[in-house]
Amino acid sequence: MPASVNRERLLKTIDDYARIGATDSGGVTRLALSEDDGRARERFAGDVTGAGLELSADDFGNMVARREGSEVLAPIQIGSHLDTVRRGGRFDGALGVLGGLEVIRAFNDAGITTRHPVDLINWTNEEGVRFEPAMMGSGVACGVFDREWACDRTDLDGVRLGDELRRIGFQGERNNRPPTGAAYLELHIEQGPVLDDADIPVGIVEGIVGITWINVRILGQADHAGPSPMALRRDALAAAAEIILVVEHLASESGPPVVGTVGRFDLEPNIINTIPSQVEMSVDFRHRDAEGLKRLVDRLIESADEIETRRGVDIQLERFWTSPPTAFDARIVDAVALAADAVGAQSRRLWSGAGHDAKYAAEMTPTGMIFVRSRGGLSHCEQEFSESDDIVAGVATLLQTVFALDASLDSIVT
Ligand code: HGY
Ligand code: MN
Ligand code: MN
Repeated sequence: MPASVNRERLLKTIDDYARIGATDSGGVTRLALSEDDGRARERFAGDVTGAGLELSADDFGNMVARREGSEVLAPIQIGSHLDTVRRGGRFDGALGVLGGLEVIRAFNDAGITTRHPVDLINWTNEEGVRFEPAMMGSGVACGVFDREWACDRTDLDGVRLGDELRRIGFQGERNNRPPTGAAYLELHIEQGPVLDDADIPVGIVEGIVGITWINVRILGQADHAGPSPMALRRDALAAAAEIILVVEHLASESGPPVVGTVGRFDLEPNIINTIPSQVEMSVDFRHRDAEGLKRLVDRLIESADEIETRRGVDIQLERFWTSPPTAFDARIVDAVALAADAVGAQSRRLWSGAGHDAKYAAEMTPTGMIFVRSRGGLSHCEQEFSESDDIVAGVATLLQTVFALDASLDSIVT
């Protein structure tokens, strides 16, 4: 392999981006289309043009930086995201974008011109935290989400996604949307304990579990906390507490890797001497099997009906997003495994419990992912951490995979 990862440059670049939206406890908050996301995008634009790439933005703000190849072929795409969750870590998403930038820089250093063009993509709003649901940029690009519907999504302050996209200056043209590629690769931290428990630095990702997000609204009756007899109350928060324990029970009794989480929660009027009248909260279920995911939702609906009747509250469930389980293209998965071996990175195969843009990229392009070990399996928190050696091993695997696919892959699309 005539090109190699420049460890110092890679780690410095990751550090530089971690300063954009840095929190006071070593984490990062760069919510989609916020000022800080805009600053990271500006930085990325400077870095990719500085590396000689041709940058464009599509009509949903997805940024595509093109390194021309020697032949007219579909591009090999490397992508991930620069937006983060609130008080998240410096590696979730950024590792894939900046690892891809390092691959480009390594090819430049070595004077290598690949046969295929290489596209480096920063997808808009992967996290789905400020604007739900997740993976919206890749979802719009592959046609799963209608662009207008996505632009009309609002944050908790009622701000429209489409207005923010224009405000930060990254609304481009529809014909700049990433095309069907010859291959799509995403380097990402595992965000779970599998590699850390096995003491293995690199993961060969075989697929992504199914995900479904549900919005739950519970309407009860506000009343005085003093004179109101317990038997007459229609307490929205007490009903929510039962629902939360049902979510936990349904996921726990199904066993790993099934999970269920109530992450977002809002309470009205949220004052000490009034019985809660309204709760709005989220449910996130994940399952390797689409039928299993549906069973979880069906059981939740049954329980909600029973709680609603018994407590005299109104419970509204809106299942607003489902991402079916996705197995990656075996040819790409095998190419990643061979590359890890070729660079001497110890690896094992696994599925991803986290969602990634690779899921929607896989709708259009033969796709694979590379994982880097997460210390303690932690992510979506300021303690998120990966060792430098593991990061370099992950990027070296990415570099080798691109190099090998470029030589071996007869593009299916020109
Ligand atoms: O929700 C997820 O799995 C991803 O981090 N957006
Ligand atoms: Mn991510
Ligand atoms: Mn994430």
